[in-house]
Amino acid sequence: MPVDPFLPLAYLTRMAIRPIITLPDEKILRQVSKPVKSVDEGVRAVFDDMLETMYKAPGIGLAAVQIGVPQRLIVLDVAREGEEKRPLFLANPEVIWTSEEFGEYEEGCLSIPDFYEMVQRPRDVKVRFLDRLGEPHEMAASGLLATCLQHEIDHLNGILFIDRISKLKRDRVVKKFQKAQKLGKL
Ligand code: GNR
Ligand code: NI
Repeated sequence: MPVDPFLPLAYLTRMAIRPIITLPDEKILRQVSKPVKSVDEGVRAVFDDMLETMYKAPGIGLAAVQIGVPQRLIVLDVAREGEEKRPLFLANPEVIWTSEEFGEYEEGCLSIPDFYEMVQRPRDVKVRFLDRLGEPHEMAASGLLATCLQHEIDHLNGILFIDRISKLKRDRVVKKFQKAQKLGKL
């Protein structure tokens, strides 16, 4: 029986820390990410790079577009420092319900370093997604997890948390990053 001697590239990949795209690179960050057709080895390789990149940063969530891959993939881990790691992998996530009540959190973003601002969002959400093996799930979330899920799903739609604060503050932070790049400081 003929056997293909070439290994699929995915078998050769190792987890890697990838550079995180930051402002002012809106060309990438504003892209609307595409759903994955199936959760295969290639997708799992991206998931693993995302997780390693997120832990190294460190952050509690990361969308694939933040490492320049415009696919609808998210990793999350809201476990606190010292607690056991509890990574979540979500492919093609969809918000299927939001509470009427809003909550407020001080948000930050690895793509907008050293900037933090209070953001209001629905307090509780239900999300449907495929896990790392492609199995479908529905999950209810509240608190920091609900905030982080919404922040990451926003990334998949090209939305940044600064779009949810005042225009004055948003324009100020975008200008700061544009200027820093011109001065060669990014
Ligand atoms: O690490 C992160 N912390 C955070 C804090 C409050 C609300 C959202 C977040 S997500 C952020 C990582 C990130 O930029 N994900 O896209
Ligand atoms: Ni972010």
